[in-house]
Amino acid sequence: MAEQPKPCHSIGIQWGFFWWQESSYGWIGGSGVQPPPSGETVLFSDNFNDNSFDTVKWGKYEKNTGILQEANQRLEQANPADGDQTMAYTKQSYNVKGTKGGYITAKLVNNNISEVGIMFFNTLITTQFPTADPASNGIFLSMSKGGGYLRMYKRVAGANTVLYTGTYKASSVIKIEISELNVLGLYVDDVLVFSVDWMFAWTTGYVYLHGVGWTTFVGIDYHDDFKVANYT
Ligand SMILES: [Ca+2]
Ligand SMILES: [Ca+2]
Repeated sequence: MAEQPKPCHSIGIQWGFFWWQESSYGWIGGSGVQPPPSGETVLFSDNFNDNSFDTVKWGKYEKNTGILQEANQRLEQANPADGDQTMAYTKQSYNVKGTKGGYITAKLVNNNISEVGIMFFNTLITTQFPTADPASNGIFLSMSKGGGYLRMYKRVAGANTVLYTGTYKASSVIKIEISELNVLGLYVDDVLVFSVDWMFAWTTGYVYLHGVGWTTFVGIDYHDDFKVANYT
């Protein structure tokens, strides 16, 4: 049985006589402890609603017969054949942690192809998935119909470690959070499902939204409602 996730903002106040109610976002405590975040600054968001892929902010990678496009008010990952891959990557890097923590979020729909997911890597890799680079460093998430799971990994100098394995969902809103105290959190449909008191020394990186066709898991799925934000 996995350890129960702990609210990401609780770390660092465990030494004090304070507690934090995640459910209500209430704050109960004394002076000298910073309250949880109250607002946010959006660094980059895209609802993909105008059916025109924003090439100023995004680049794309398409392998074999994969086609990435903004259509039907969403970012479509068309991977019609085994071995196809598609990926959108941010052309700028973003400091997700900021000064008070922050997050990356997107809606993932995975009814057909093998997997869709979110990656956050400290380097910009445009000619292959960053998970294929033998020396890359990052966090990546796979919602996998092909594998029947949701997984979050860390990749350190090209070596993957599974941080979390959970339940496959055909449609979900995923949020990857980095708290101001470097706690890494994973939310599925606004529920915290995993957290770990670990993050890379870096918190500024590029975000990738990817899709994979594998064996019979082929077709079109999509991402939507992408956002990178810092808490204020
Ligand atoms: Ca657009
Ligand atoms: Ca949309």
